[in-house]
Amino acid sequence: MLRSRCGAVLLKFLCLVVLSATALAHKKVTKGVTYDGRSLIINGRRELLFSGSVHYPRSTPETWPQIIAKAKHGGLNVIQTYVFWNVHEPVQGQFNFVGRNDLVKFIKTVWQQGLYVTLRIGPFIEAEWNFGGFPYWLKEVENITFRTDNPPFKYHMEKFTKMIVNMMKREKLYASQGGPIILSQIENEYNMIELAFKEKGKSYVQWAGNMAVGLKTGVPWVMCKQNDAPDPVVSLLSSPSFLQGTNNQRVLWPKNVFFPFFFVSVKINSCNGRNCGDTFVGPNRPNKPVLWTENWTAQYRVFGDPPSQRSAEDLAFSVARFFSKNGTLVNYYMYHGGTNFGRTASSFVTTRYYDEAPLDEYGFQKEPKWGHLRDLHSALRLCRKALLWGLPTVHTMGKDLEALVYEKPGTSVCAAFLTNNDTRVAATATFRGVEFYLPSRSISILPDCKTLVFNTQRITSQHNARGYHPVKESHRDREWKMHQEKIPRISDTYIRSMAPLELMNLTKDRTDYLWYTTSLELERGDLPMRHDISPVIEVASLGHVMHAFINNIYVGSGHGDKIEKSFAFKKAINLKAGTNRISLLGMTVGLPDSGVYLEHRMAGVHSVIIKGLNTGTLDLSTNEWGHKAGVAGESLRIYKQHGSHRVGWSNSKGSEGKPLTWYKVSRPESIPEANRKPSCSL
Ligand SMILES: *[C@@H]1O[C@H](CO)[C@@H](O)[C@H](O)[C@H]1NC(C)=O
Ligand SMILES: *[C@@H]1O[C@H](CO)[C@@H](O)[C@H](O)[C@H]1NC(C)=O
Ligand SMILES: *[C@@H]1O[C@H](CO)[C@@H](O)[C@H](O)[C@H]1NC(C)=O
Ligand SMILES: *[C@@H]1O[C@H](CO)[C@@H](O)[C@H](O)[C@H]1NC(C)=O
Ligand SMILES: CC(=O)N[C@H]1CO[C@H](CO)[C@@H](O)[C@@H]1O
Repeated sequence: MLRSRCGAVLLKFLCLVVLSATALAHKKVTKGVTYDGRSLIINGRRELLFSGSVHYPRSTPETWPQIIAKAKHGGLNVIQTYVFWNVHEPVQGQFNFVGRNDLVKFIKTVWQQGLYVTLRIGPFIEAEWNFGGFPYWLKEVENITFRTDNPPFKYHMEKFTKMIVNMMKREKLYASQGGPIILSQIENEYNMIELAFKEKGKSYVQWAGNMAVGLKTGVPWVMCKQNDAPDPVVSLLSSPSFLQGTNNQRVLWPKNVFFPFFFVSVKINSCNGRNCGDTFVGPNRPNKPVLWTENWTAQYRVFGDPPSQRSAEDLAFSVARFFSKNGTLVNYYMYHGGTNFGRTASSFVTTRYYDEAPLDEYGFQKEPKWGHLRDLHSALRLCRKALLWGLPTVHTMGKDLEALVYEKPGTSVCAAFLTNNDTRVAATATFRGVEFYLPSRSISILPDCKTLVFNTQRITSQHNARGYHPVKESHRDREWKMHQEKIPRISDTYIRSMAPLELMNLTKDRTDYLWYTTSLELERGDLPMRHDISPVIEVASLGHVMHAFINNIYVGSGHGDKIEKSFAFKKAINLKAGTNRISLLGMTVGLPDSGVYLEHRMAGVHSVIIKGLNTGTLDLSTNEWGHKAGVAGESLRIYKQHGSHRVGWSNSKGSEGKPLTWYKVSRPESIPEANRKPSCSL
């Protein structure tokens, strides 16, 4: 279990910087992005950077301005987003950059409010996004192997990366052109799969770095989680342990080179729902460090998982610790998670994404997390001069008590971080002749080395809670109408074979559903004589879900989960003498988004047997099978106003609760005809 969660965790970490030659060569040029031992230097200015991930297709253009405004008000000065290839090029050569997919508009929205952007182009992004961001058609390119030194893959990756970079340049969005983009990313956590590709993995990393740098954006490229970097790329080594409680989290350092800044992503999680009212000191408090590590990954929700928690205090502690140890850039993953609209979530990931982030799914502030981080950011900003120009020293004030002091020699610039690392006991410590009360596991920030302005354990912002109220209209009498999906039989299908076929190969990411149909002839003598004995059907599926129908009657369902997608289904059934029709509706819950050989994943029914017949076990896996992608209501788009006329609807009570029923309701008469829309769900 842990292993596959880790995959997701690591995804958001540390990135290494691939410094483009341009950035190095022209240190004196004011426009663009360079760095030195202390921080990134943007257009000639040193900055402390507070960054938050917000993904444009996970919210709507109407809400972008408010989300960005709240991020800014919360103290952020950078917005980070991935680029989502499969929404931009769903069909090869057909592009979509409108509505939620309007990348340029999103970046300009951020820019208008004066924030910077880091653009993670990937184009592999993982991100709990369908197929990790790859369009399905890429899998069908001849001889392709994703994310390795494979000519067809490199060709398409380069083509898309170039297109995005050129689009950014055309709109003058790179900081080197006066725009907001200060960093871009190529690949994503390649480290995790590099070993599988051996030499070809190494040469691919080399190629990807060079290809990106060759695009001459004038801003640095980063490669997340890469420790054997190509030549212009800085390699990162050891794992300082200053972010306690996050064993999983590796802060990587450069070989030989003094690494200019830390680039860390903090995954957000916190208290959820009703616990928030009182305190964040949750049930899991005593073993927090361990728990933190273990649960770092369980931040986004997958079907079947309970919500996980991360308090505002914990988050503030790790971020304060990070800045007290030379950090100058932090990224919150996610600052606003939003919604996985339509079929965009990856396998078993829920629609609601990082609802526990400082801005919840709808963009509302989650308090006190949002406010506590805002206060932390303003405290850290007060330390800006000391952090960016001062020199750090460490002083021990007692057991588990430490002062980190930044001073600029010859000036009065001074900032101090007083840390109590004891998880249970508060302490009083003397710093420069003054006594300070230090709550357990906390950091106090003194921007002038005298005045306490912030402590990570002391929350001053308001708590809030979110409630739901049904709209009045939904209480009114409404007439529900129903439409029953037809269970197809083999003669209704068009793809035949002598075995059930792999599912994704046939659905091609246009639908989640694939019907598998076959039939079998039985004679009376084949069936068990006793009434209390029934034959049993056993279906083995590679995932993700299956609904079984025998002779048009629903007999049951089976499903896997995020960790183990395959499953077995076993059920006693009624069979009759004569022809018996077996129809199995296989489906995926989003395509996978991580790991090696993404192009070779499989799903769907792969073996079907019937036990308990007088003739013994019957293996139907070698029967003739008919396949049909999609369900009819979906293909006819009966969930739209226009499409709903294509099928008959009834209000007969009888079909309520039957499987595979579409339900439709219209808004009440008081609403003008033109605005009345049916809404349907399966
Ligand atoms: C795909 O690989 C096969 C076997 O190596 C080769 O014969 C064929 O030419 C390749 N196709 C393309 C388009 O490269
Ligand atoms: C922070 O930077 C200083 C040099 O400016 C260095 O001596 C010190 O070791 C660094 N601290 C950490 C935790 O890397
Ligand atoms: C703080 O405490 C944790 C255990 O709770 C320990 O792993 C870590 O090394 C400590 N850090 C410092 C700086 O004392
Ligand atoms: C998917 O379909 C292609 C042909 O369209 C076939 O070559 C390939 O073997 C199929 N893959 C699986 C796993 O069935
Ligand atoms: C130590 C601890 O509390 N671990 C929890 C982490 O989250 C999972 C669910 O995602 C729980 O099952 C564990 O108990």
